[in-house]
Amino acid sequence: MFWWVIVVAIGFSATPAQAQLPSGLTKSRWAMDDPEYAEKYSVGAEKTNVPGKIKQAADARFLKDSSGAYLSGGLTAFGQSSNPMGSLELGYAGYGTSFMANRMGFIAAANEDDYFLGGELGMRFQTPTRLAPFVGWGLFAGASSKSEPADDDNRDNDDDGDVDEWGEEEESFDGALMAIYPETGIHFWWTPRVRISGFGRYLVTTEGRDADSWYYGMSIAIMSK
Ligand SMILES: [Ca+2]
Ligand SMILES: [Ca+2]
Repeated sequence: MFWWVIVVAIGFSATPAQAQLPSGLTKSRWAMDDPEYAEKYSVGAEKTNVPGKIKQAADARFLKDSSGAYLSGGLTAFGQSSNPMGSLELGYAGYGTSFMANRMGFIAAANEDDYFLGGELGMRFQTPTRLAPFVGWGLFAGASSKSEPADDDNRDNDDDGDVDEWGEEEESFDGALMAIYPETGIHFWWTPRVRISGFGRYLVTTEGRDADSWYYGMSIAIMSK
């Protein structure tokens, strides 16, 4: 599942316009494709001006007011199952300032036993730099499948021909599930428009503290102004 997620993420990024090496491999003025950046650094730092070179290689303040779609994939172990769930998120994110982004999206998660569908929103604070550590928070809410013991109701709940066999369960899709989470991670601007990220979240769910768990994910976003 996880590798499938990565393959989808790579496929998402590999549209012809985006299929390129990271910007600025050979020069520190990495974001000259952006008009605001290009104007600011039209005269680049002198060869001997090391702080100036570092500044122009790191500066990502031009991202203010940009927005675009993101696709994330990750793994978690929330719910009653001990099997990790693979998840996909698809949504829209925007930078209100160069250091803060909001997002909203859809999330789907599944493993062999359970599944979850819902929506999410969140906010992240980062450094306005090309390589950008961030902290943030998020919230998701939706519905999950749940299994309950059903070996004493005179029905063949799982349609296997035996009524009330030992361990019989009833599967339903009515378990409302919400989680809030703090998160931390790092962004890297592959180009002035394409952002890749890795992150970890600590999910605090309505399933009770026993179900709290870590979630690890990767994402790609394609931004424009
Ligand atoms: Ca049965
Ligand atoms: Ca039964």
